[in-house]
Amino acid sequence: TSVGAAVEAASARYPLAKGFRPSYGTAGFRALAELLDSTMFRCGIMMAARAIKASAITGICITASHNPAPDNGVKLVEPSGEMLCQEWETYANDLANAQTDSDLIAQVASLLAREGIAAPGGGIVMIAHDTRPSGPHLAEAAAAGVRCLGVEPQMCGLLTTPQLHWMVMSRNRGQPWAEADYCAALAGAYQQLVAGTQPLGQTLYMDCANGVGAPKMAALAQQLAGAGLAVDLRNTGEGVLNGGCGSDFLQKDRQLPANYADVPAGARCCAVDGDSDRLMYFTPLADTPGKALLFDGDRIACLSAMLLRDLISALPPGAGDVSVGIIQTAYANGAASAYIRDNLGCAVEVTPTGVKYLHEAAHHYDCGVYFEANGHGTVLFVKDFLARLEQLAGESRAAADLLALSVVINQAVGDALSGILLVEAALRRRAWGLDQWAALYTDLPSRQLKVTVADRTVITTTDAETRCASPAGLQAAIDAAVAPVPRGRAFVRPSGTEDVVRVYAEADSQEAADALAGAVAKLVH
Ligand code: NG1
Ligand code: ZN
Repeated sequence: TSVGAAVEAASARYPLAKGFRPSYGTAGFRALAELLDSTMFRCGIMMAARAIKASAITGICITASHNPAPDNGVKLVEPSGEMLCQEWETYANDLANAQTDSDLIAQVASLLAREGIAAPGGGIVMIAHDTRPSGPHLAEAAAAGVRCLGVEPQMCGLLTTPQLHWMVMSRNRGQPWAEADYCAALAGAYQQLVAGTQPLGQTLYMDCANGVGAPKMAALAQQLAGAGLAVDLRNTGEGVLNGGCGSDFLQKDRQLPANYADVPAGARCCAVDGDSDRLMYFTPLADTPGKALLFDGDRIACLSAMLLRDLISALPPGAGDVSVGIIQTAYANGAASAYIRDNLGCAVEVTPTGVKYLHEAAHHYDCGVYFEANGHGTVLFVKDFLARLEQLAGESRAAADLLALSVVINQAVGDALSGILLVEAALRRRAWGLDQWAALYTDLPSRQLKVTVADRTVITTTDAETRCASPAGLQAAIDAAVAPVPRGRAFVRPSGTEDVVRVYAEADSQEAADALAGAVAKLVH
């Protein structure tokens, strides 16, 4: 066929690296950048097929997020702007692992047949990349794959992952979709949310992880001039991507990032990751120099839910009942879960790690708030509810504000830049500093460790990853380690993005959490 011929002609330039077995993980493929030519080429083919099948635009973002700079990876964008649907992950794995050209051609033919795609052609795949030096080259490899199906690759250059998701979502809805429209939409909605409130006054010190967040926040901030939000950008690209800075560094080490020595204790600070889809707030601690107090995804979820609750309770009766749910993973701090259960009166659901699971569960509510502890998350609104709000917005400020909230927060996918505007608006509306936010609850001390094992797939889990199903005896041993520890909790799971087993433990003191994590790590070895 013509597709087979096109694949054959192009694929010689994108051979599968010897011995490389890519696997679609928690958020797509990730590996050392030099291994990824073939994976990108093949993802290009697949997302072109996805676009033809849906008669819509799809997207490909070349990024390895918070992982080291020499790594790269790919995140795939559905026509809805959400992450690739799980049914297509199998195709991704099959295509990425095809060993020969003829094997690849057969896999492509099988995908087209199974999806009933008779005539290739038409459609657009939007392709963006983060600041990794390997990005433009890998974007070209993806584009070559897209062309094999007669689909047009549109090179979008440097974008945050959430910006690309937003652009695909907006464009398929027939709405303004350019990067400038993203900035205008978020900034306009922020201004609506904070209208009539006093600016917080102090500067927000933003750690951009030396990544794409720096130029993109600078562009967004331009539109926010006059809105009383002063942002001081740090780690804007002069240093190593995710090196000694960024949200992941902060969460794992709870140390101040590079270039924060001059920032005063108590100052409002935030950090994003390499592709700006994770957000943590933090502040330098006065009593332990070099250390930070974290405001993680759990705390952002609580603040978001409080803002939602305030606004929903101010709606006129015509709004009807509105369900609010908070979705977490096993990594949510026990103190946060307890606070939500006892004080916020929202439904709580726990899903396995990976935003695809949280995102799906958030759709169960009129307003679904989901955040991973690491700061990846967003708020989803059901269409019907938004339609009701549209009708009420003329007479009800709360309805208009909820609509603004649904625009400020990127509903396609977790977005650190839009998360910043959400947090800033929520704090400002309550005239809260970090002190009040911190006082909601006190995190239980916790510890995360990575353990390298021969084969991490021997560990399988159940109950949203809180318990091990195999190997035999491991869960009983973990239970025995946890039992004597006050407020103890621990679990292990194979990472979906790295070749490691992750260990998590929490307890009523840092020493006890560290000891429990260490003891459980030994059980995994
Ligand atoms: P893995 O490697 O599966 O633990 C990590 C994060 C996820 C998610 C993905 C994608 C933790 C414990 N895990 O997944 O939450 O963000 O990366 O980036 O933070
Ligand atoms: Zn990321």
